[in-house]
Amino acid sequence: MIDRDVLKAMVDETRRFAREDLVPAEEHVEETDEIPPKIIAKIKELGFFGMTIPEQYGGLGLSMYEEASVVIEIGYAAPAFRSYFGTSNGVGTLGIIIDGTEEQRERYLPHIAKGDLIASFCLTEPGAGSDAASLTTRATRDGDHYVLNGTKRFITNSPHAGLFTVFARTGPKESRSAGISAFLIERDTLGITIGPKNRKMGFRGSHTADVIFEDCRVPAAALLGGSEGLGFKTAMRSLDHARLHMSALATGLSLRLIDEGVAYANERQQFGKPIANFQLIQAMLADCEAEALASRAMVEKVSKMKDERLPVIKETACCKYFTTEALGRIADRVMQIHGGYGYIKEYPIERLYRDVRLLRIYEGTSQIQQLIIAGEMIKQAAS
Ligand code: COS
Repeated sequence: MIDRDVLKAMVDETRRFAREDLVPAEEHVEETDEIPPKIIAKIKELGFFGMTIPEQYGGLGLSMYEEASVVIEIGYAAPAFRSYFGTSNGVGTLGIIIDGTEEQRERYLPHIAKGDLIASFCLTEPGAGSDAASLTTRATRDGDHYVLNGTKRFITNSPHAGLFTVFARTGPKESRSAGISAFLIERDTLGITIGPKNRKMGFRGSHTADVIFEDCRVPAAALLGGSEGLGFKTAMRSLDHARLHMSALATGLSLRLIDEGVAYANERQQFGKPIANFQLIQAMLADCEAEALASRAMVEKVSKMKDERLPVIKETACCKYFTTEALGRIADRVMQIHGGYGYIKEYPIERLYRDVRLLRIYEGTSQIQQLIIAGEMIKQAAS
């Protein structure tokens, strides 16, 4: 844990950065589909690529509560900015921190922390989305090497990545989760092709693509943690952390949308007065505020529980489920408050509405979160 004053200074600086640098750059990113290099340089300077990486490897070593506090602030701006460093400080790196060997940590973490090496997480496949354990990418042992074949889909930051955490089957076809291993594969390894960037509904400036492995030969030392069969649990533990991070992002976006809604309600005149004076508009604003407060409270509570090393699989799924669904409802109400102006590109709500839709889908859909929550409830009741 860092000092309270240090955290406050970091949160204040992030708030300023999001509001003064990122929000004004949003339209440019929307038009060009690129994050300006000046902003990437500032993200590096703030140390965001290494938010979760322990200090001994050059990162900020933030606790979950500290990370969430910073992410709520960065989440105030369009989510593509966070996405650029999100895989390096999240799923692309957490596996190395959680289960990597000391050699693997020393080799990669310092470069990821500096932002010089972008890390990506390759779990999803064309036929394996919610059912991650059904993945078919295969890693075949060949002497002191493994040879990988398969296609990974929707891989965030893959066009920029220098390192991939790749989940592949080392066990028999029917082995499900127990037959999955994780590999750390460097971009310049022969046999890797990055597909064309996906054309998405939102999140302009954040790039996803297929990553295709064709007879991609890696040394046995690339096996994450040095043991076969641990990959699925590494992926699930990484996702537990990332889903809490995502909940903080959803909270930050909720706060932004509420500010957009209040500003518009105060500015827009109908029936001779600002629409903020009408009770039906006030009801929508109040519902947004109550839900955003509930989101923040959940994120803070569960982050503290995680820092205390309490079991949080169920609680994390609750957070991801509630905060992202609440965000969807908030975006919808803010759109409604804007009326026809919400449906054209004059106000940010049209763009943010498209952006926030993804949060209920990626890093585990709302329906998968429901299954995790109920599964844990039933397990706890039986024990
Ligand atoms: N932490 C540690 N271990 C976990 C875990 C977690 N959060 N979740 C599951 N496991 C373990 C289980 O304990 C089980 O271990 P044993 O075999 O030793 O008992 C093993 O992993 C398999 O778990 P389970 O049987 O629950 O796996 P399922 O195939 O039923 O899948 C879901 C579980 C659906 C939850 C999983 O596939 C999932 O999260 N899917 C969504 C994937 C996703 O989020 N994709 C987004 C793209 S990646 S950014």
